[in-house]
Amino acid sequence: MFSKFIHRNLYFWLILSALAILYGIFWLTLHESHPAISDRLTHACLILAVMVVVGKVAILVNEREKSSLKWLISFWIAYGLLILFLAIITLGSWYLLVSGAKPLWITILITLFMTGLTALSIFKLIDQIQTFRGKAMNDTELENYIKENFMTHIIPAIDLQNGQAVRLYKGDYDQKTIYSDQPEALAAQFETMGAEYLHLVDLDGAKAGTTANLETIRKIKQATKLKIELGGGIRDLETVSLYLDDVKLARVILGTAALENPVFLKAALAKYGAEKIVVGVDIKDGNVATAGWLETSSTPYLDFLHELENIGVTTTVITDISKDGTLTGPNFALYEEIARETKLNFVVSGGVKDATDIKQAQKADFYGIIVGKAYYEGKIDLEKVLKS
Ligand code: AMZ
Repeated sequence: MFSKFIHRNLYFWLILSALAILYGIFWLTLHESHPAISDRLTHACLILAVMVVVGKVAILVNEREKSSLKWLISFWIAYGLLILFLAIITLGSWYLLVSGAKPLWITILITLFMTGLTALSIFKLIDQIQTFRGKAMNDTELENYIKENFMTHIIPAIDLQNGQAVRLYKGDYDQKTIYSDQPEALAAQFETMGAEYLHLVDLDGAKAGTTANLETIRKIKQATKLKIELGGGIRDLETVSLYLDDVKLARVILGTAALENPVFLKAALAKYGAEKIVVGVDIKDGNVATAGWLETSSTPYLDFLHELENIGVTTTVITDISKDGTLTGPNFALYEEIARETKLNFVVSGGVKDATDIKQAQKADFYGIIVGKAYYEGKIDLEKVLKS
């Protein structure tokens, strides 16, 4: 662990060691003959060492916060200007030295200060590049990292009822269209088209709080290598464990229970982590809907989203129920508001009509977007969209 610490902070240790060596050299060579100069130079080394330590601490603190691209760019612009300013001062002091107006030690001090800061900025940049590359990833890992963090996931959806793939209109169980008796074949098709994720909803489960379509879900899992997220009826830790540990789905989506039972939500997050526990926020008339969308709570969606952020949820699937299954385009105003108001990752769900909606979500840099009816009704060339 100690050697790892040294290795990760190598540049920091190198600069500190160089300063210590300089300190020794100045002391040994000048202390007898020029004590005043020796004192100044050794003091300069100490000051620089303190500055380097302070700088390193600042970097470590800064790295603990997730840097947004905007933040990084402003940081480097500000830092660049500072370095430029110091470079001018350094050159100026050398000029003054040559023209005899300033003593040597001031020039050396300023030069060392400048060198220290430049070195700091270099290892800050190296640190950031390393972080970006996830500490020496291979090409496939890097590609996955970029996909995972910077690209909008396009997620085809299968809603299950009685083992069949269906679509409802605005979540109404009485207005349904059946698209397939073999959802597992459908999932396999999505995989062939280039999908990576699959959004599954157990509609019977959502209505009754059960695992009604478990066998079909197992079949789908066995038929593909897709990363499957599943929502509907997951209301306790045993069911979470069944789907994550036993069926080995990639993540589960909690809806009703996330709103009604924060203790359970926190326990699930603590046990499985925010990557596997996603929250489904289904919005009806501005409030969060539950129980297969048959009930509407009195919680406004933004209040709920802020609460989720505080609890430690990172990823959500947000559905505007009035759009779901209507093929009229997602409620982008809603998603833009959520992007402004929260830091949550969210999957846009409900209303996608064609490829232009996908483009818009990509342009806005949203985390993901679900495609359901638009595919089933032939409004979108999913393969083209997935592979572009
Ligand atoms: O279409 C519906 N009536 C519907 C639906 N798609 N009802 C619930 N759901 C989905 C939610 C969420 O992903 O979008 O089921 C999940 C929530 O289920 P639960 O059982 O946790 O509330």
